[in-house]
Amino acid sequence: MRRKVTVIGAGNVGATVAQRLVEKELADVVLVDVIEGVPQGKGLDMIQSGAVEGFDMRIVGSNGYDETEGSDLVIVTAGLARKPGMSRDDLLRKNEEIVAGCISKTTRGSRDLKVIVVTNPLDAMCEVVRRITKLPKQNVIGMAGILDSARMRAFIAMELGVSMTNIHATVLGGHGDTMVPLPRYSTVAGVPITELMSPERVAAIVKRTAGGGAEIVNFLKTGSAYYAPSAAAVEMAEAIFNDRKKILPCAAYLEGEYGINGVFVGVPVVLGSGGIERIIELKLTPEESAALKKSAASVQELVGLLTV
Ligand code: A3D
Repeated sequence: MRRKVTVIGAGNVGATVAQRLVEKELADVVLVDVIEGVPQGKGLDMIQSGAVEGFDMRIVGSNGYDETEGSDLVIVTAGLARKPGMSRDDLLRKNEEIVAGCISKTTRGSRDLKVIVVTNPLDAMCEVVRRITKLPKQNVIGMAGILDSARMRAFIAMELGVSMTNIHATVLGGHGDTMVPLPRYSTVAGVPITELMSPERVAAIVKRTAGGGAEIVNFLKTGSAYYAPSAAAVEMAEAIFNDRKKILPCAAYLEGEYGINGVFVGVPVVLGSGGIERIIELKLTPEESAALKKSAASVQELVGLLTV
C-alpha cells in the first residue's frame, strides 16, 4: 500500500523533506503552503526529477487541505523565521497561530496519524500540536536532537579525521541555547570522545554544537539550515514507516522521565511504527541532570505563553 505524507510548508526545509521522501520512495507527498503556486511548482518540478532519478512517487502541491485527507504522517515545517526587531515571544505567537491553524485542518480521515514537528520554537510547537490534535503523546514527535547530534558528529569527525558513520553523539534538552550535549555518551567506534581528545577540544566541540544553527544563519544571512534538518526529519519518517525501532534523540512529551513532567524535551527514544515506543533514561551526573532540568524549564516558560 502506498503511504501518504503531508508536508506543511514548502519552504527550504519542507521542499527538501519532500524531495528526500520521494527520492527514497518512502511515500507519496502532499506539499502545502500558503503562497499560491509555490507548492504546485515545486511539486511538479519534483515529479519531473523522478524521470531521471527513477522514482514514480506522487507529489501534489496545494494551497488547501483537501488532498491531505488520510495522511499517515504530517511533517510541520510552516512558519516564519525571526525577523529583525521581532522578539522571541512575537515569533512564538506568530508560529503558534500558523501551526495551530495548519494542523487542525490536516487530521481528517487519518487513522493513527503521526506528526513530526520542525517549526521553531520546536519544543513549544510540539505542545501546540499535542493540544490541538489531542493525539496520544507517542504520536507527536519533535525533530531537533538528530540535527544537533548530527552537527556534533560532523565536528568530531572533522577533529579526528574519521568517518561520521563511526561516531555516535548524544545531545539532550530543548532545541536552543540550553541544549545539553553529552560528551560522556558521545563515542567513536565505542570509545568516549573524552578519552580521545583534550577537555579543551571537547569543550570547543560542545560549544560549536550548541551554536551550530547560528553558525549557518551567519553564513546564509537570509535563511537557516535545511539540508541537515530535512535529512533528520526523513530519518524519523523512515524509522516510523519501516518500524526500525531506531534509538534517536527526539523531542518527546515527558511525564516523569528524567524528573521532568508535562513538557516536550529532547531525549533518546525508540522510534518505530508506534511512534515514540519508549523513552530511554540515561544515567546522568548531577551536573548533566541540572542542565537538562534547566533546559526543560526554559521550554516550560515558553509553553506558559501559549494561548491554545
Ligand atoms: P522557510 O523557507 O521560510 O519556509 C517556511 C514556509 O512556511 C514558507 O514557504 C511559508 O510560505 C510557509 N508558511 C507560512 N505560513 C504558512 C501557513 N499558514 N500554511 C502553510 N505554509 C505556511 O523556512 P524553513 O523551511 O527554512 O524553516 C521552516 C521552519 O522550520 C522554521 O520555523 C524554522 O525555524 C524551523 N527549523 C527548525 C529546525 C530545528 O532543528 C527544530 C531546523 C531548521 C528549521
